[in-house]
Amino acid sequence: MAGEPQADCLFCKIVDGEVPATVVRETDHTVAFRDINPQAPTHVLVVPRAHWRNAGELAAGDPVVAAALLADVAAVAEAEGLVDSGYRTVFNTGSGAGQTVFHVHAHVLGGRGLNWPPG
Ligand code: DGP
Repeated sequence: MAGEPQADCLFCKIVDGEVPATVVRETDHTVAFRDINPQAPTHVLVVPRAHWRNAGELAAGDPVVAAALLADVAAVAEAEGLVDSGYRTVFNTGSGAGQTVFHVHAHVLGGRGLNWPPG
């Protein structure tokens, strides 16, 4: 069921502490941790504690947590010193767009120049 933990979900396991990760921020609603395969000097993933497949399902199912997640993206960017230089927030949605973990996560990327359009 949407919002419920999924036994086979990697990010549910990170939220539960079952799989280790370098956590940089935790709130009642979210956990932020460093990406295992960073694409920039700073690459943090911000996830809701509850399991939702993608950003659209989260926003429709729990808009309060969706808003909290966006606020946490900003808090992570501030804590990582990315505000002045700029940073990028990415939600890959669907395998065709590169989503590989189907527990919604915001990528927070910064610390280098970021080209547009993305690949
Ligand atoms: P996406 O491709 O948008 O679904 O992003 C998934 C990200 O998750 C990808 O950038 C790599 C990261 N990732 C995959 N496995 C692990 C893991 O075990 N630990 C951490 N910290 N990140 C992971």
